[in-house]
Amino acid sequence: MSALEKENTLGARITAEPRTDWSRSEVAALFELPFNDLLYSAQWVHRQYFDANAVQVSTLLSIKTGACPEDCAYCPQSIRFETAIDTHDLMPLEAVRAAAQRAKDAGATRFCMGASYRGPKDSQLEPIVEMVKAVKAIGLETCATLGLLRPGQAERLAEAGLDYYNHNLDSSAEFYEKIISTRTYADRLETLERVRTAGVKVCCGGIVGMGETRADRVGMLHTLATLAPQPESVPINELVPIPGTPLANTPALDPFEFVRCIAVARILMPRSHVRLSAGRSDFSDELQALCFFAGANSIFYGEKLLTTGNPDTAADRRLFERLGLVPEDAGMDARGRATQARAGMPAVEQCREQLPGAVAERLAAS
Ligand code: SAM
Ligand code: DTB
Ligand code: SF4
Repeated sequence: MSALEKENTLGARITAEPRTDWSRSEVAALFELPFNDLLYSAQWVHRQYFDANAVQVSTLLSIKTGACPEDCAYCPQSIRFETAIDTHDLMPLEAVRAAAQRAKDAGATRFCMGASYRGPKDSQLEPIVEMVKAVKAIGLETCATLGLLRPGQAERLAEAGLDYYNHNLDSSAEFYEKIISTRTYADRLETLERVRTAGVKVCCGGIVGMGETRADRVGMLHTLATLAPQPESVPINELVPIPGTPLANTPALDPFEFVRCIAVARILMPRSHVRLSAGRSDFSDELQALCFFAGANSIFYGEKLLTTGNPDTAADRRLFERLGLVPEDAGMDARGRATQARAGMPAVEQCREQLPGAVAERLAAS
């Protein structure tokens, strides 16, 4: 056992290397920690692998919007709900290329293309394959979120140069059934497996604030953390309640509970990027700062998510400036980033020394 591990013989064992053997009770114990202990532990873990002041910046584009046959209760794009969105068919290649170029010029390093499919047919995938090639050629990392993938489709996307595929688990297996009836949790896991096998990096997270319990949030993060290997990118979305959807009137989650979700995700998945995703428009700068402190190190940047708003880019630039955050360079691995420690940042070794016994004792006691 390394000195680091010994130091952290906790009710929930925090180690330098990612673990995929977390138990649900360990995850629940992390959630129960006093807020300051949780954030301190998360920040400590964060600094093992990342420059704590660097944030990965992705831009989203909805390349096909609305008229989706699925019944995801949170989603304005389902054909089953009456929502005020502008639907459109698959965008032309040139329009996607131009949007990607604008995103790059504005400072994004990754471009995520979202489409309102249950899953594309092979014939529907081909134009998207061309989009992936075009975006890649601009010099951006590429990500797509197209729903369930059939055999061979992840390979087609991989050949085109797709870096990431986003497919969320959305919630715990138990709560999922209350939110979506048209596809199963197992379907989702199968798509994630196809993505992984094709050699495309996995972007997988979920939504909180849909009326689920703390136990469901524990379950979702536990499932994510026990995927082996863990997803490289973990978007944590706060529900954007959209008029016309069944979840339109869901009461908002306690903001501190959202921060706890980020912190627990950071501790469970030390090498993954944790993305502060949907919901940011309603967050104060102070709440976002807490999320970054808790270990969030990725955002969607650009005025629109898929159909809803996102903070404007000037506000995000100003926030970065006020917090001394810098956009992360693309293409460097997590260890490379950690060694990029900037002047003034406490050395990782120093942080290790400082992980207090008190945190360990409280965890062990809970
Ligand atoms: N149709 C594809 C699918 O479902 O996988 C891709 C697009 S879908 C809109 C991508 C993800 O956006 C969903 O899995 C969900 O996590 C998130 N999302 C959709 N509507 C949302 C909302 N109202 N609030 C927060 N997240 C939302
Ligand atoms: C993810 O986890 N969040 C993004 C992206 N992956 C595709 C989508 C958020 C959508 C929010 C609601 C909307 O704009 O329609
Ligand atoms: Fe369709 Fe995706 Fe929305 Fe579900 S989340 S309704 S699959 S677009």
